[in-house]
Amino acid sequence: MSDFFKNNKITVITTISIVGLFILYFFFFGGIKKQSASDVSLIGQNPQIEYLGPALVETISQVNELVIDRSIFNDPVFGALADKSITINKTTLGRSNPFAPFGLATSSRNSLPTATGNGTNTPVVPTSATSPTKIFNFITDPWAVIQKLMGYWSTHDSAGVNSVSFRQVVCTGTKSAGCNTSFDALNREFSAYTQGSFSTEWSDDKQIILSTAPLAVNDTTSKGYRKTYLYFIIEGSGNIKFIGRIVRDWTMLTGNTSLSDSAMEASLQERLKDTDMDGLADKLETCTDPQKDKVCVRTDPYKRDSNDNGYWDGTEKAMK
Ligand SMILES: [Ca+2]
Ligand SMILES: [Ca+2]
Repeated sequence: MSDFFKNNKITVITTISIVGLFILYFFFFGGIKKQSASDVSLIGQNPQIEYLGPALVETISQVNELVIDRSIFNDPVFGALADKSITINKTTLGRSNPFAPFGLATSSRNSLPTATGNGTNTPVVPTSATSPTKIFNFITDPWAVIQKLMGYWSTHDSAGVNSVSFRQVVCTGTKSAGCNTSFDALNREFSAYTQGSFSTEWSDDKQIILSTAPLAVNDTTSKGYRKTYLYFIIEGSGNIKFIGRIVRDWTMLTGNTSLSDSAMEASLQERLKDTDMDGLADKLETCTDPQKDKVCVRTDPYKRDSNDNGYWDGTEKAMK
């Protein structure tokens, strides 16, 4: 044996090496190659079976055969768990503002006043609205304030102006000339109005808003509407004071849009809409109108008095 090994030393070592290399090759490459091919094939066919196992798959496949016992929903104990602090009234599908809290629109509309006027732009008042007690003739009384104001403007009577104005002007000394120029300009502009110009009147015991019907302001490059609003505050003493006038334009460039005339009109009407009748259009309240104010404060378009201080959002806008 020892002589054989000595005589064939090289042959034996070579043979053992070749056998060893063959075993190593088979172990590292042959086995893995087979396993790899198997995995790819299984994942491609049905990954759930590979990862969840047949028993679990079978269980899952039986889920749709389950019968749910719904009798618990009729159990008085289960019914007692319902939150009855908020009553959600059944309404027609959809809400004007899907993000408004439930109940908000209802409470705000209870405060909507009667909408009276002598034009055709009288808004529709929801039937659930309650009418406040009228303590003034809301059309003639605010118009009488404007008449007085125009008289004071024409005679440059700043004390008189202040007596019927929410904002107080100081016209002494060097400011006198500037005041008189402003008074003359205002008097000229307001001479264009008559009481009948203001077809819509919204009021309660704290404020009055008069507004004109939308006036078309079409020209060669744009079309749209203009509305003039006059805002008044009613003081605790019952005096009506003029807060101010806001003239608003809602316009669209005609050359810059592919919209049809009717689509443009619909868009303009949507922008004019003032759902809660507070003298501030919905889209101005949500700061989404293309012609929104430079400083736009978001308020609730479905609640006249967003901060519950008695003054409507439009009135407060005019007071700032
Ligand atoms: Ca509004
Ligand atoms: Ca308010």
